[in-house]
Amino acid sequence: MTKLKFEAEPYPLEFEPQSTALLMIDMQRDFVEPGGFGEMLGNDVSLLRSAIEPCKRVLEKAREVGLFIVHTREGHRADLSDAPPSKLKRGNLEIDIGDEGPMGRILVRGEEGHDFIPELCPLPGETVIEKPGKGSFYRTDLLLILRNQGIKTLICCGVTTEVCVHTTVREANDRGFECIIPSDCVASYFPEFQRVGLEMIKAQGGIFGWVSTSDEIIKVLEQIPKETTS
Ligand code: TIU
Repeated sequence: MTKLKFEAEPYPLEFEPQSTALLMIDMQRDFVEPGGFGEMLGNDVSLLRSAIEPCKRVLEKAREVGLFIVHTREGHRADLSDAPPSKLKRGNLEIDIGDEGPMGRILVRGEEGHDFIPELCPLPGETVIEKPGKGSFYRTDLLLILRNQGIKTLICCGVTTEVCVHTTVREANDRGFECIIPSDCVASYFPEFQRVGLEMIKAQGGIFGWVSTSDEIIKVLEQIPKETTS
């Protein structure tokens, strides 16, 4: 088994390429583009767009070296029966989840806004997880799929740092996965939450995981010997 090491905070993380997956969390138009759920919540979506390029570079490298790749999407059935009433009424918004927005019905599966941004669309064969909540493990088959693949290490990218990324990293950590987060591949609508969100992951000896950068992840993935992961 090839063992490699990511330089990271609070200390380097050893991993085996064969048991490492890339998890791309909620890079959907509803969060990243104007007219979606994120903007409806009163946020400036432009801050999130800084993560697109680094995510793209990590995704392309992960594909090249044959890592297992998973994309998640937050959203609901058209009849909203899988959305808790508490989520539907949260925020006293003028336009709610399920209402018509500029990119179709907000956060509803199959609508334009719910789809992945074009820059980070899954390729055929990559795993897509439809999730109703903030966490990627809640009411999905992600755990089953990762266990069946023998995955132990997760490179977690996506949005937003303190909401779906944090919830997912916490869920993964409790299930025994080692998570590494490239800081420039996650983003928040709030610069302060981005900073503190990353601090919280790596504090106390890496209480939830490790923090690194896209450059480091790519540099180390390039060291994977050919045919290791294929
Ligand atoms: N509002 C916010 O920051 N995020 C979400 O609602 N979902 C995700 O983070 N994907």
